[in-house]
Amino acid sequence: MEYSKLLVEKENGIAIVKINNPQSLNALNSTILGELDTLFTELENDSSISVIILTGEGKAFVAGADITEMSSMDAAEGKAFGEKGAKVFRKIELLSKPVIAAVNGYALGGGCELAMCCDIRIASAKAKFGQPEVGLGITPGFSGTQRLPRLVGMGKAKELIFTAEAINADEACRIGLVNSVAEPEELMNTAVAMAEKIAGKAPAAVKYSKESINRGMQCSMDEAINIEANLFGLCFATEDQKEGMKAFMEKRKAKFNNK
Ligand code: CO8
Repeated sequence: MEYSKLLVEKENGIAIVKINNPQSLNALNSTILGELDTLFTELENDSSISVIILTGEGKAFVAGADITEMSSMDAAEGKAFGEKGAKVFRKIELLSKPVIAAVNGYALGGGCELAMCCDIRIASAKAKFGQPEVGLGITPGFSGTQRLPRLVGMGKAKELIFTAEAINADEACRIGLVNSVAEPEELMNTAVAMAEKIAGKAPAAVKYSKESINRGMQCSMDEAINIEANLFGLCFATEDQKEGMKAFMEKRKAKFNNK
């Protein structure tokens, strides 16, 4: 499928998705949200792809939801727009494959929320993060009020959301909003190196690990332990488990499915 605002490169099991609307700092409008929705369904079903990297073209990752598009919305339209974004972001979060955000620049509002629905965030030293919405008269509407406190704790999330202040990459790393910071020219190499490391592991084991963490973090410890036990058991029905353990005993590198 052709995308007007997304660039997609696929190589060695890794898809690099670049949001490509730099003249408005990759602001998320209905078109881009629709394209992300379609593309992530395509990537879910593409068995040649095991890891996805999401980044932005130009000086922004995403500078938020499109303020021009939102400016004339009424309450019902605002709710529908928020739900549209939240649905796409949840799809990314629940994808059976890891998604790494390579945050190249501004990640504000909907951009910070998009980074947060990814599994892992690597930031360029130039990146800026923030939830400026209350300065525009709205709340974070693409699940930022939910994911930010889960990532950085309630107190820090409330400070960032209530003050609408942006923070730099080092501070984002210090509070646990991003995993690591890379020099701008090293950002994509760092993200690809991590993606390659993941792509070299057993795909089903990575998929079940993601599912176990995502589902387990939303329920009681006892339920979570059951979820983990079931997914752990499913691994033993895969060829990769046989191959992974056999390779260890034969002192050689494992050759997993799709490799
Ligand atoms: N929406 C629309 N256009 C934007 C946006 C945006 N979020 N951000 C930047 N642009 C446009 C600018 O209007 C400008 O367009 P033009 O050249 O036609 O004037 C172009 O991008 C370049 O931007 P600037 O000239 O402003 O670039 P600077 O380098 O001077 O500044 C900033 C960069 C600081 C990032 C600045 O552009 C800025 O503050 N942008 C807005 C950031 C923001 O407030 N984001 C949050 C938006 S609200 C949101 O994301 C809510 C999510 C939940 C939605 C729920 C729906 C109900």
